[in-house]
Amino acid sequence: MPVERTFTMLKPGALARRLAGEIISRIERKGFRIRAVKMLKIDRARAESHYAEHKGKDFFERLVAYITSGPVVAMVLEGDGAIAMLRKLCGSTKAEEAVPGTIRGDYGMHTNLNIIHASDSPESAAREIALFFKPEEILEWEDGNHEWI
Ligand code: FUP
Repeated sequence: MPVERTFTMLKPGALARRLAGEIISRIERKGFRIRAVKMLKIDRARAESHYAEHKGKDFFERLVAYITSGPVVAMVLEGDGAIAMLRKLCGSTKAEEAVPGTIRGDYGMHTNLNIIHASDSPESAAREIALFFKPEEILEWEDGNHEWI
């Protein structure tokens, strides 16, 4: 598997429910390398850009309202096949299909209030990383765990 970078965001529900540490812990424990992290409040323009593919859909306004309702934690993660691997860790988009053991499956009952976003393709990952991070904010570093995870 090639080494990939992916983008993830703990949504306002994660911070409001004080689950951020627990979720980041699960991401670290799985083996992703954290290359960048920041906490911020998303404005409407950035929310519309991030979710541009959904503009016009019936859930779009509710989605933008949720994502701008409080702070988020945005991260760049790296690892072998990181994009698909993170999607697997997060679980299905639809709450009723998100299997227990996944993050969405373990922490929510409603699709529109899920607590984590993960890029779904290399193109989305590149676009989303650029939307939230400057190149110099993404750190190159080694923690020495490569042989073990
Ligand atoms: P995902 O990539 O898994 O986050 O899924 P989507 O890009 O399809 O959806 C983005 C967000 O829109 C989801 F996290 C939740 C919300 N959504 C709804 O509220 N209703 C829907 O029917 C589909 C998505």
